[in-house]
Amino acid sequence: MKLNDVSVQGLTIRTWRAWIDAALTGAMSSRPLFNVRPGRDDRFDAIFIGGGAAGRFGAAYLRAMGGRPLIVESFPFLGGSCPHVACVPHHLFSDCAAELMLARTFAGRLWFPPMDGVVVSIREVVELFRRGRTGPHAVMNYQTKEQLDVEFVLNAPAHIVNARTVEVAGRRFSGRALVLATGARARKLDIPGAGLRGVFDYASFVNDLDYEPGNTIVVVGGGKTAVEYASFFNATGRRVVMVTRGRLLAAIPDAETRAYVIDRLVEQGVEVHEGAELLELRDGGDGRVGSAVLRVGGERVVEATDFVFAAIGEIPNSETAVRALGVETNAAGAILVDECLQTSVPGVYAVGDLIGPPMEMFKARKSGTYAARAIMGEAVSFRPASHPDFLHTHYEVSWLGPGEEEARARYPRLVTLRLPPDTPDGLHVGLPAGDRVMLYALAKPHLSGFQKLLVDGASRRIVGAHHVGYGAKDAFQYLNKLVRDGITIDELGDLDELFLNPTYFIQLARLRSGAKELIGI
Ligand code: FAD
Ligand code: KPC
Repeated sequence: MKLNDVSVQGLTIRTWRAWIDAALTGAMSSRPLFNVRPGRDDRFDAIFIGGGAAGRFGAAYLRAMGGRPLIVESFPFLGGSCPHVACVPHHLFSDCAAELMLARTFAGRLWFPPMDGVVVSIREVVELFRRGRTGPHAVMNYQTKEQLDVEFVLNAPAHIVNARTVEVAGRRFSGRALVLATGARARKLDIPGAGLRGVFDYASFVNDLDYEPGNTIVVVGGGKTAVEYASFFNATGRRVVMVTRGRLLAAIPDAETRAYVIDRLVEQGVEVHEGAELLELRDGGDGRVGSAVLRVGGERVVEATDFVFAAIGEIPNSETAVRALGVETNAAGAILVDECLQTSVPGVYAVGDLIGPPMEMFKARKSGTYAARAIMGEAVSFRPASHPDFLHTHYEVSWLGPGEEEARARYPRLVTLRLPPDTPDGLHVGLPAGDRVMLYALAKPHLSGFQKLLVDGASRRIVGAHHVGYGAKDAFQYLNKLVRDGITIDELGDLDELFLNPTYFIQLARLRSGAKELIGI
């Protein structure tokens, strides 16, 4: 059995990992790997171009329905951006930010060592990630082949021949349908000096970093990725200057929650410039960035830095499909699809980040499965409903539904249940207290988080929820469904809490639900 044909061979997760490591480091001549069953023709129900979250879930679902999918993936592993450059490293960095904030807050007390002047290595964390990431990659390959019974070709790009046929490493495969699942890439800076070494985006940061960033880091952008990476850089002990043209974290719908998040970010030392711009990057003399020229409040400011992180959005990888098939896109380059995920070309579907926002895993995976169902003959309607959302600073921030301002406009009898409670003592109150914030709650109460439940006093329904702390994200996945189904404060207050719980929503609801005319806390 040649290693590049594994169709009848059972590979362990360890074997997969060794192969992926070799392919990624170039230790092995980079050949395509075929997991395509021999003795059958090369015709499939659907060919998925791209084996990220959208393609892998779509193919697995189609197989589960009894169909025959093929995934073609240019990486030597399945799972795509998420485990390689996006969600997984972001969660590692966000974990580090939370740990380091705790260590710095309690430095020299209890068992925490002194942290004065301690600057933690960014490079070591990135290298730890680079070594470790092939573990999850290997699980994806093993699971997809041995447990999900999906055929695939790895380590080779697919070339689109026509709306039914692709060519991979000289071999042609045909399907009843083609599913485009090629994801998105980071938008590059378009300013003088953008090509200097030392300018990173989320992908090049984990793939290419080969030096220890100096003391000042400039982060460009004001969205989730910008703030998540800025928080990590700050927690390592560096000066972080954030530059954003618009408002920071405009995605957080509740103004008070957003203010709490930004106040804590600034309190940790992140320097935030809203309505500002990065104008130019200058060479430090060795082909690497040495300084950044910013426009801040009408002034030109020069920051000495050898590390710039740009998080200014993403561009769908739609160009090849547009050229080969003429599929229609919107102005942002996202492929246009109908509610069956079908593009403007019949029989060609598109899923995941390639079809535009929300660029989140739930949408990537679900759109893949809906396309699979449509291809297998089911009448589907993929219309992403209101979804819960989250991001990290040094904290985890979760939300669903509108913020208080919008909710007040919609529901005149809106009531809020808050922690810390709405009193003149403000944040200097020892609640919320719960998982991961107990030390803060008892010793530094204003750092122990913020939470707010929005209830329509007329219908008694929960209409929004907002949380800053740790460990609540999980609950928001399920709470979203309850809220969508119309759960009332009375029903929420009748649930069985696991106290102390990261959100206090159940017990706060129970405290107030006896009242005919609802009042807030
Ligand atoms: P991808 O995972 O990018 O898959 C596309 C695949 O297509 C790639 O594997 C690529 O190699 C392959 N490909 C491209 N062209 C070809 C070709 N011609 N032939 C063969 N293969 C090809 N979402 C969350 O829900 N939670 C998070 O915590 C989160 N964190 C994130 C952090 C960052 C920094 C970023 C940038 C994004 C994050 N996201 C997160 C979003 C999430 O990563 C994406 O929504 C998701 O990965 C999109 O999946 P996809 O399958 O559409 O694309
Ligand atoms: C951490 C982990 O589960 C791997 S990243 C998910 C890739 S996929 O399951 O294909 O969406």
